[in-house]
Amino acid sequence: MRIDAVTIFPDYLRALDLSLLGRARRDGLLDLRVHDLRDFTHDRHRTVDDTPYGGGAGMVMKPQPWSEALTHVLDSADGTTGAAPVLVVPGPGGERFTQAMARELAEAPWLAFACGRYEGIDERVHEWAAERMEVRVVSLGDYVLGGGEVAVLAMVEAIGRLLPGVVGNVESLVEESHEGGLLEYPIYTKPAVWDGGDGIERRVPEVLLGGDHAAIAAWRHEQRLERTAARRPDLLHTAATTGDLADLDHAVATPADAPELTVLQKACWLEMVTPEEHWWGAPAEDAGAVAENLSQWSTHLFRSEGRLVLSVRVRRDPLDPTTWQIGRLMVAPDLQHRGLGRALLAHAEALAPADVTTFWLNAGADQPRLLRLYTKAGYRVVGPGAGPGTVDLTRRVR
Ligand code: JDH
Repeated sequence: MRIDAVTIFPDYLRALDLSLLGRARRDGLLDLRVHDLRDFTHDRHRTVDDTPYGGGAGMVMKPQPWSEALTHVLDSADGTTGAAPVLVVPGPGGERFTQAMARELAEAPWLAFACGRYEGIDERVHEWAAERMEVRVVSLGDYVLGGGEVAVLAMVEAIGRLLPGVVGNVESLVEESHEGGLLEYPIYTKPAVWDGGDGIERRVPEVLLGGDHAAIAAWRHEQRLERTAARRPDLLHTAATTGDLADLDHAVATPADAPELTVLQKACWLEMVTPEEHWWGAPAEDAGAVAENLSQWSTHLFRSEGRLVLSVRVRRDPLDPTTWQIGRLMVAPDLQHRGLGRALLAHAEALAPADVTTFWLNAGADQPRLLRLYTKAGYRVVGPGAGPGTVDLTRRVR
């Protein structure tokens, strides 16, 4: 993997030379290039910031050094990288960085990170960059840092250890993907009885000393549930939902489901994953349109403990009955990135009558992650869609 990082503090990122990632770099698994933003200024003081339009505290990063630095990065594309990197811009107002996002980013051949300072970067840089590459504004967590560098250290470490060959012990990564959204169980090493100098003997739990592997697994699972309930109760609902459709309750929607479907659509649908669209919800239908469409389509619902979490609608194309239309594929945001979207698509395809020859769906042209899901499932873009900024995709039934 190739990673470029632009910063006014290149020394801050020297930590990436150390340990695991340092070795990955030496082994040629990770090609990490750090660029000094000030090298792309043209004044004597190497100025990167200026006062904010509209007033307010602090300074804002000027656009010009950023466009030149990012152009320099883009110009360094080679045979291994593809045309452009995915640009990650750390910011306190970004999407939350998660293990799922780390896994997703670890699949890209080329990542670039833009480390801001001060109050952040002139908004026009985001627009400029989005016209040239996929841009993701990402937040490490809900607290305010002084700049993007610490976030980049954390993200590159989390992504780097997922690269094939970087973590020696492949098993530990396989295990992680089966953690199922619960916190880890407590761990112990020798001695079995330890006196911390206070005269109190602390024992390793008895069950771990015997060889009863089933009992050990049950004890560890119990510990994980207890810890999760105590420290991260927010994880429990999500943890209860697997990546398997068979574990959810399935139903075909009736008019009574329209309000709940409207909410799901506003909150989460997979077809508008960009945060901006998510916010103002432009492509989502209002309650009237949802109800109207329930009569035109067969809408399938999946519930987890009563909560509507997935939906998709299907029908024959009114103008060409051999085409099976699949629409409004939705996965609740907290359950995305665990394969449910793909499973739901497969479910929608399996509903097609035997005489169907083509599967059809429609997506926003500027939704690279969604389009990737569809192309991985065998769909090809066949042309612009009816709605502005959308494309139609089809797949021949084999
Ligand atoms: C990048 C500059 C500092 C400080 C404005 C925001 C009130 C904006 N998880 C994370 N926290 N912080 C960052 C991060 C911070 C950054 C930059 C990432 C570039 N800064 C900065 C204050 C503001 N402030 C909070 N509001 C409540 C206004 C930027 C980060 C990540 N990743």
